[in-house]
Amino acid sequence: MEWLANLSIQWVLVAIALLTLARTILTRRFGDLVRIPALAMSVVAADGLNIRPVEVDEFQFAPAETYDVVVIPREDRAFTIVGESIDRSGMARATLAPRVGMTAPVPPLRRRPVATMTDMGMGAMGGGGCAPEHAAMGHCAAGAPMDHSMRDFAPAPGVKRDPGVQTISPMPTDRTGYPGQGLENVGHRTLNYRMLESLAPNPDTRPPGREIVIHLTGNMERYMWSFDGVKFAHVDKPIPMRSGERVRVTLINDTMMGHPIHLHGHFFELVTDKGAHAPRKHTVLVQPGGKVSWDVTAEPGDWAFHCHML
Ligand SMILES: [Cu+2]
Repeated sequence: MEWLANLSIQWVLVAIALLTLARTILTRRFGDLVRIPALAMSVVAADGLNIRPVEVDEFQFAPAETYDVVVIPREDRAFTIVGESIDRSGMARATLAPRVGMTAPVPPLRRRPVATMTDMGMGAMGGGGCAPEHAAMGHCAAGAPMDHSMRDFAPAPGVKRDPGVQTISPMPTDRTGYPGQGLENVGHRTLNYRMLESLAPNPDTRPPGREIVIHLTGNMERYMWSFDGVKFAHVDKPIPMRSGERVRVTLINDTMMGHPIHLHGHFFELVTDKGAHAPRKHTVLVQPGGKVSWDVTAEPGDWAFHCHML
C-alpha cells in the first residue's frame, strides 16, 4: 500500500496548491466558499496556526483569512475543487487528479442567498420565514422585532451620527456559530468559528481588564465604510492600549455585509468558550448584523487595524 500513501501525499500537496489558486482568483470577494464534492476536508490550521483537526465538506473564508486543509483521495478518479463567491456571481474551479487530463463534473452555481432579518441585525429569528421585503412592507407576524428602526442610534451610543452610517443593527447577535450566508441548509458539513480550537494552549490566558466596543458602520448604497461612524480620513488618534495589556475587543456589524477585520502584529483569541484553547486568529469575519469578541495581549508599537476588503 506504499504507493497509495505516496499518492495521497502528492495529492495533499496538489490540493493545497490548488486551494491557494482558488483563493487567489476569488480573493476580492467578501467571503468565498470552498468545497470538493465527494471529498471531505480536514481543516488543520486557521490563519497559519494549528487547530484540532475538524472535518467538513465546505467552508467560508474571507480575504486575509487562511485555512490549511488536508484531503486524502482514496479513489482513482478526479475531483473538482469548487470556489464560489458568496453572492454566487462567479466560480473558480480546479481539478485534483492522479493523472493529467482527467476531469470531474463541475456543479452549477447555487442560488444567490437572500439577506435575512438576522443579517439586518434584527436578532436571531430561528427558522422564521420573514423575508426582508415582507418585513419592509410590514407583513411579518406580530412579535417580530420590526418595530426597531435601523436608524435608531440608541443601541450604538458611541457611533457618530453621520450620513455614512446608513443602518444600526437593533439587535446584533453572536454569529460565531454561523457557517455563512446561504450555507445554512446545504445538506453537508460546514465550518464555523465555534468548531475551531487551538491545538496548543494559548500563551496568555489572563482575563481581559477592559472591553473596547467598535461598531463596523457603513452606507451600502454609497459604498462608504467606517468604524463608529468615523471614516479613516477623519480619524485623528489611534485606539490606545498599554503594552502587555489584556483587552477584550467586541466588534458589532451594523451593516448587511460581512467584514473581515484584520489586526496587524497580533494573534487574538476568539471568545467562543474554548478556555485555554481558544482559536487564535489575525482576521475575523464579522457576519452581517453580527457581533464577535476576542481577547488580545497588546504588543508595543503602532499596528494597522482594518477591514481587509479595503
Ligand atoms: Cu468591510
